[in-house]
This record gives sequence, C-alpha cells and structure tokens, in this order.
Amino acid sequence: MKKEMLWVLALVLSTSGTVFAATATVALKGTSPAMEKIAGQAVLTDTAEGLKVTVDLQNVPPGKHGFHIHEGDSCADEGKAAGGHFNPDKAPHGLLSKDGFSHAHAGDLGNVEIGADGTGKVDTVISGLTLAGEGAHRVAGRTIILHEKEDDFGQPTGNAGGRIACGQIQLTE
Ligand SMILES: [Cu+2]
Ligand SMILES: [Zn+2]
Repeated sequence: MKKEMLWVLALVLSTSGTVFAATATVALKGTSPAMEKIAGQAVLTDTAEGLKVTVDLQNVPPGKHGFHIHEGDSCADEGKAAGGHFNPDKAPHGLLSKDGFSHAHAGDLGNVEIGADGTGKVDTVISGLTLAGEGAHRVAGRTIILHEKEDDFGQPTGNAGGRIACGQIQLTE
C-alpha cells in the first residue's frame, strides 16, 4: 500500500513538472519603417508561482511605454492586427499586478521604462497567467505589444497611442 502511494505521488510530480516546463521565446520587432531598429526578446515561462516574464529591449525611444498582451495572433498592419487587450474576464483597463483580474485586463502588464541609451528590461512573475496551461488566462497564441506612449491607466485602454513593436507568443516545443 505504501509503495503504491509513493508511485502515485511520483506520477503527480512528474505530470506537474511537464506542465511547468513550457517556455516561449518571443522576438519583439518594430512594426513600421520608422521603428525598424527596435529589437527585443521576451521569454515567458510557466512556474508554480505564475507566468515568469523577462524582457530585454534595445533601440526604443527613451521614456515609459505601455506594455500589454493583446488578444490577436498577428503583428500585421503596424500591430493593429493584434486586436484589443487580452481580456477574457471582460474587465476594465488597469494594471494586472495591482488591480487583479476583476479590475484589469489579463494583458495589462503596465509600462516598460526605457533609459537614455534606448534599453529597458522587465523581470516579473504574474500570478494567475499561464503560457500553456488550461483555462481562460492562457497567453500562447497571442501577441506582446509595446506602445508609443505611456499607459496612464485611463479607460478604455490606457491612452498609450500607436503600437511600435510587436511579437507573437508561440510555443516552441
Ligand atoms: Cu496595448
Ligand atoms: Zn488593458
């Protein structure tokens, strides 16, 4: 009996290990000729605490830029094909890490601050989002958008202007 229980435990652990192994490396590229120098990489990884997001950006105009997950799967048409903010909960716009799923879109990651040298970084873990897990908060197949302006958290989408860089979130495995 005890041996059987250990076997079940091992099976559960190995199964959850598979779930948390998912990673996506997303290339972020400028959406227009004026922004073609923008380069960046986002790495998304499912962890037990939530979705780990690390981003490195280069050649972006200095200042704060809205940074969201959008619902569509395409970066075409200067990023417009990415559609609206990822919002499976039909919530108002906000900051997910502060306002939660009932008062922010699931794609509302806030702003990225870009320094005078044109680079910026994000390193965060977002509780409740998943790359490849089950349920409504799965972000695989959607897009990451970097905006022209700062997200001021006003309605309906934060007044962040155009979409200067975009990347498709695709599972690599
Ligand atoms: Cu956006
Ligand atoms: Zn939003």
